[in-house]
Amino acid sequence: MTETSPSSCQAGFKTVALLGVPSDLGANIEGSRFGPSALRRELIPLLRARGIPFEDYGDIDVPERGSPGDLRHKHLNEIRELCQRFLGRIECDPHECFPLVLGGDHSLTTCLVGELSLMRELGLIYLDAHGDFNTPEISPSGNVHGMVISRISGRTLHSILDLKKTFVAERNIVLVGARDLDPEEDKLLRESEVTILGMKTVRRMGIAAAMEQAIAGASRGTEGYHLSFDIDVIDPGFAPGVSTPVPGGIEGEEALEAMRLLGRGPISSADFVELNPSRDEDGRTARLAAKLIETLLDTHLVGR
Ligand SMILES: [Mn+2]
Repeated sequence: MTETSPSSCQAGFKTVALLGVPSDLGANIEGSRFGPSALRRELIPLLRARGIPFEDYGDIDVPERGSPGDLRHKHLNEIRELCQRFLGRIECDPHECFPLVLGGDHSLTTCLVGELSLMRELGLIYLDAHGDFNTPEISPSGNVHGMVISRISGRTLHSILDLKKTFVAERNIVLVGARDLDPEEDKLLRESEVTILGMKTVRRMGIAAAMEQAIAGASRGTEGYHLSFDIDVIDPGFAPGVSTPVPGGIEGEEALEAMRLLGRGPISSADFVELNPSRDEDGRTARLAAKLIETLLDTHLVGR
């Protein structure tokens, strides 16, 4: 009998359930709404070439950007509406499929993790240059994409998907690569149970040890982890196409290594957010992001 190539042997693979969220409602700077189409353009040929099975659920219809409303949490009404539209969009048995969501600004992760947490006990590995741990009371900007972890952990903004207060317990949340925290946010984060592997720590430990620690923290007592990847965790020298770049991030190769390591752990879903094609240079951030996604899926689903 001849050996079957991975691409012709898909029976044992989970199918990737792909969903785009072309929203920049959570950000001050517009443009990340063009992220899903730019990412798909690069990603789909890679998935096809690799023989990674996927089903494309298209894009969520994002509510129109109206007036910001309460300036402590801008566009909250539209984001709440977006979350409602999110519910049930991915029909996905966790044993058979792998939800992959393409953003869009980071506020979509509140909706996604909220829904996923209704189905299983989740950990969260969150790669981001920022803390995303603001609350409406302390946020200097009022941008909801800076309040994602505080919503997920149940500290604030319960009206975003009010089906559940805490989506992921703080002890199972690991923030990696942060290097730009607002002062109040920094204080709150340090008093919390969230594990912080900031950029200085990542430099000291190396990316492999950091990922190992992240996986351990997010997996302890959970049924697996969700990966939320903010592309601004990567150094702007490698990934300039984001809305809020911060120098001193992880390098392209380190990001690829992180994907291989995270793909080997008990990961159950992922999102890649904050790509802003209008700030990209010749599409190189989109290409790198697609390569990261391919690497993660290839490691996790195909086991290469
Ligand atoms: Mn973020």
